[in-house]
Amino acid sequence: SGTAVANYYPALLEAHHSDINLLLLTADRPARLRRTGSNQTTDQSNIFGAFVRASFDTDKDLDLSKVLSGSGPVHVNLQFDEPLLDQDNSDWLSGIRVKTREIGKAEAIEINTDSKKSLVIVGHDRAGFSVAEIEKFASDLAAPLIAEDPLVFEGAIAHAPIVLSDEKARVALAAETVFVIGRTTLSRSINAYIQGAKKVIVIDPRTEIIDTSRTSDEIYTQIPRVKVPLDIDQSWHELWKKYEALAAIALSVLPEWSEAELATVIAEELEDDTALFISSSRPVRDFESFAVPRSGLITYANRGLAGIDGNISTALGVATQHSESYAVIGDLAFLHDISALANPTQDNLTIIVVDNDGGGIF
Ligand SMILES: Cc1ncc(C[n+]2csc(CCOP(=O)(O)OP(=O)(O)O)c2C)c(N)n1
Repeated sequence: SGTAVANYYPALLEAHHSDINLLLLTADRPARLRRTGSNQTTDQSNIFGAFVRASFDTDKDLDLSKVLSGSGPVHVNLQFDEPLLDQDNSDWLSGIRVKTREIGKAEAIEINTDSKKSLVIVGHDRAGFSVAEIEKFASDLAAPLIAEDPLVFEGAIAHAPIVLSDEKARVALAAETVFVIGRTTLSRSINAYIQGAKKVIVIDPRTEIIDTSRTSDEIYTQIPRVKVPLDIDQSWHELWKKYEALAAIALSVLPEWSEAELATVIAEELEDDTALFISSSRPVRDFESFAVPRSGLITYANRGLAGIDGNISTALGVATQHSESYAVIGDLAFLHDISALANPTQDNLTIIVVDNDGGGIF
């Protein structure tokens, strides 16, 4: 209770902005002690405000089944009164079940596009959609795909942030319609490209409840089915591949020991089914820019608000769910959460710390 509860805020904000499930259980003193000056007693009942989808303040049994089947964070503040049970061995937590979200089922909605040069750009968390459904969407559109997380999209155009940092390339590669799935938060050049696009269509369920002021030519909350022109421009994909190859040549002359090299080698060497947690800010950008696209990895990053707090903790949590896991964490982010190592560590987690004199991006 007390200030301890406020320590949930970073995780809460990440979960809110990513729209992922998080159940926050806080212990509290009985309500009658609030505002009495009682030790470590504050008002915890609505402490997480609008960032939780539901909040409960109780000293009784609760049926959480309805709220836990939705998405986003839920807070349950549990008041305990003396006498506290000193030998309560009931394992009530293991009875809590969170239903898997049913997201990404394409609505019956179908859109016609007359665009013969479409491009799909996918934000890091894919707005919750699966890789397979996004790949199918891009393939239906005959569109090249750019992914902030190239480690899960084998067919993505590599090094897109580097290619698009050149204004001439942005002009040469101008699409008729750009489909943006999720949020693109990593690369200025990709955002400049999107801003300069003739038509932008956003697909992200969070536009309904979180990013409600997001604007675009069109916005969908689910992946639509698309009807495309019969005479798609076949040279469109080849043009992107040409620029990708030019970027790869430029990158081949980088100094051997560099952050670019680190991201490239890690992306290449990790075995399939390995989990990889990547911290903000440079590490996640390095993978986006330098990694050669592949599939087979299960990637994680706190991209809800890109917090550098709690990153070791996140990686430790990830490791509990995978047999082999790695984390690439900046030195500042590592120091920020170093107390997490006081927890029991995971033998199956290897942390790679990028020692680059922390926070250079600022
Ligand atoms: C809690 C929090 N504080 C500050 C920031 C702003 N911030 C983003 S990246 C960064 C520096 C991270 O440094 P480091 O972990 O060494 O990685 P790199 O310098 O390689 O990006 C900071 C301070 C943040 N995202 N989250």
